[in-house]
Amino acid sequence: MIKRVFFTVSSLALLVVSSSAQPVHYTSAYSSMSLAGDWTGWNPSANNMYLVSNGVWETVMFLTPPTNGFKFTANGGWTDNWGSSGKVGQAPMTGTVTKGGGNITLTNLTDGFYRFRLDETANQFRVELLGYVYNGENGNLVRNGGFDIADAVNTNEAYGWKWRPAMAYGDRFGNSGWVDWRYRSALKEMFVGQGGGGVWQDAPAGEDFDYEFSAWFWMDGPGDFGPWTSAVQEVKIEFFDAHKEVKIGEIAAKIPFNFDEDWHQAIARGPAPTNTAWARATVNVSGGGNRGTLQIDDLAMRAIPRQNQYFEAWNFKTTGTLVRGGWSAAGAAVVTNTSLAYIGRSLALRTNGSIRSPYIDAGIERIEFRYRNGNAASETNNAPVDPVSVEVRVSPTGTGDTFQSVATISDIIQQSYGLFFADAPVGRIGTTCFGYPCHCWHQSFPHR
Ligand SMILES: [Ca+2]
Repeated sequence: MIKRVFFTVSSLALLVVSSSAQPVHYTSAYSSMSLAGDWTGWNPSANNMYLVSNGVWETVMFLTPPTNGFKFTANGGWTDNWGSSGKVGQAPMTGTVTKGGGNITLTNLTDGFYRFRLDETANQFRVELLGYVYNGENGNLVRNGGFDIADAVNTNEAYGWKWRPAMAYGDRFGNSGWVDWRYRSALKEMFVGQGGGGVWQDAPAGEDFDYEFSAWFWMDGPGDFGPWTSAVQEVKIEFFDAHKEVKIGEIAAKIPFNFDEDWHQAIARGPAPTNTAWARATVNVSGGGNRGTLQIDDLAMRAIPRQNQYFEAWNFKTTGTLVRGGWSAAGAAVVTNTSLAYIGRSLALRTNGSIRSPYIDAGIERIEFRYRNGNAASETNNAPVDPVSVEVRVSPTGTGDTFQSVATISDIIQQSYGLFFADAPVGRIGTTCFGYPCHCWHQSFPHR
């Protein structure tokens, strides 16, 4: 049942928070931080970075140019800036920065999402490629997931699935091979036989995403060749740090036994842990029996973004309906005074104003945001006069205004930020603020 509570005026600030569920307030010696470079017009006041821990700033940008220089600048100007004279390289790239140091140059960029991190205390920076899309593969991070393309050098192997020094991101292992017995997608598949084996491939990854790895399997039933047996057969995603030195997490799912001699899909899905820079998609089989084989085809791994909004990119202040990145806000204004925000900027909503996420096909696992009762729509921070309330809603179909209430936060009066989080049914987020004014910060996690 939807409980609607009407107040006079509302102001709701919506901002992206870190993935932590704890209400935390990070500190810095600086009021704001910017990544200034060729792709931002060297704007020192873009204020495009946000605190992820005390003194550590991050931003994620989609870059396309082949070569770029950049520096970090604080407080909207060049007085405090960091660089590293003569530093040139590709992502992943780490190093030491110095105050007033020269430009850092990224070379040989692949189109994609890059995360930049500055640790103002340790004077360290990091750039990493989070993910990108291969042409024609609809976001699939696995190259040649259907095994249908031959390697250009060794035509007895599938492209992407046998280690060579120039492409050290994938391999097959154990008793496995490239065959054309009963492919699901033309004209080839991979098999694993007696003793076991499998395939793996790496892709750039980032901690801001969930990952899903799926693969199709066909196994010999009782008959001329089978039944196929094994001790372990699984699909899994292993997460690694920027240098692939530390495995920092794993998500695995068993491959069920099906002896109807048809193709079946197995899926592993979950969130990337903190500091993830690579995701390794693996089909792993051990203890394979001496009858029949397990056959593999059509592998896909995709990055699923968490639907976050920090509002720092909503760099305008206006009223009416605002739309950005699939999100929409009605009766809203972007508050550019960052001191009023939890992180970055905030979104203020007036009476019956609302903020809505895009429809999330995979469903929503969790809704999380920060909220406060500030003051008038003006960018001041006077004590609130009247309590406000916020109703959190979802739309199961993502169409129209058929929202269902998840929760109502009533009698919000405090100026300090509170944290709301709740498990959510499938749908699209909708938050309406009733009262005057309140500030909220949103984050949701896709269902997994
Ligand atoms: Ca195939």
